[in-house]
Amino acid sequence: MVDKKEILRRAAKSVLEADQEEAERVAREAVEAGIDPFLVINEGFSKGMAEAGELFERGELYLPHLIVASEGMVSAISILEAAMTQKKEKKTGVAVIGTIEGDIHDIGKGIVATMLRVYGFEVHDLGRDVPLKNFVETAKKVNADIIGSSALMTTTMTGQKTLEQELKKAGLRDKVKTMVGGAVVTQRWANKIGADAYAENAIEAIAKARELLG
Ligand code: HCB
Repeated sequence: MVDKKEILRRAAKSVLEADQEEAERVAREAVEAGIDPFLVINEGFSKGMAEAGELFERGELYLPHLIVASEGMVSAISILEAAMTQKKEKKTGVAVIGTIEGDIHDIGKGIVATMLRVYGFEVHDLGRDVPLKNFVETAKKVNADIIGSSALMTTTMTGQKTLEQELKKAGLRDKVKTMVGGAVVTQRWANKIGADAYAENAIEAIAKARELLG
């Protein structure tokens, strides 16, 4: 029998060691064993990435390692995503999501987008390094209920504040809810810029999005 704890430990280790083959192997084994894909992402791969981030910050791990580790994580997540099933048949709402202009970090944003889809949202994922006007234009075009923006750097989180202002200018702020997230973002920041919600992780993002849309 496959040991869940062991799968989670190996998932974290594969990212930390930037071992893409092992990351994919663990993801496949988790799927075969019927382990909840979100658990493997949140308690396994994400833990490894958080640890890699700490080592990177301390100068004990370098950017090329982080790049390979990210590639492994992305490809393992795509294996897990294929095993996720839609939870709701009824449409929950329309969401526009993307990583703020100047920021190429998109792993977490991708997880949130997947979770929203699984929970019945129609998701328009704009990708990473997204110009603010694209959030506004798409929200208008698809009649969005919620915009989720992601920022992982102090230099790009200010874009979330500007986005609030741009939505107001476009007359959309009363029609669409906003949710912010990403490593450097906090509830305090969300309050300061007037965002409707802050989510620390993808599970919380779903809960907050559903709460906002009633
Ligand atoms: Co990057 N990087 N990086 N990086 N990177 C960070 C973000 C630092 C914090 C690392 C550090 O120094 N401590 C740092 C930013 C410092 C700062 O501004 N305070 C940093 C830096 C500086 C950089 C570069 C500038 C490095 C360089 O080139 N010298 C460069 C960025 C260039 C640019 O964007 N213009 C860079 C590059 C990279 C890569 C390419 C190697 C890789 C990204 C690959 C990719 O995304 N495709 C990378 C990575 C992986 C990281 C760390 C290690 C992990 C990020 C990650 O994917 N975490 C990160 C350190 C860290 O975060 N502690 C480091 C895992 C995911 C699952 O977590 O927090 O992104 P998450 O998402 C969660 C959560 O936040 C929430 O739900 C998600 C799922 O649970 N959430 C939302 C996210 N978005 C949401 C939106 C919502 O609406 C709601 C919830």
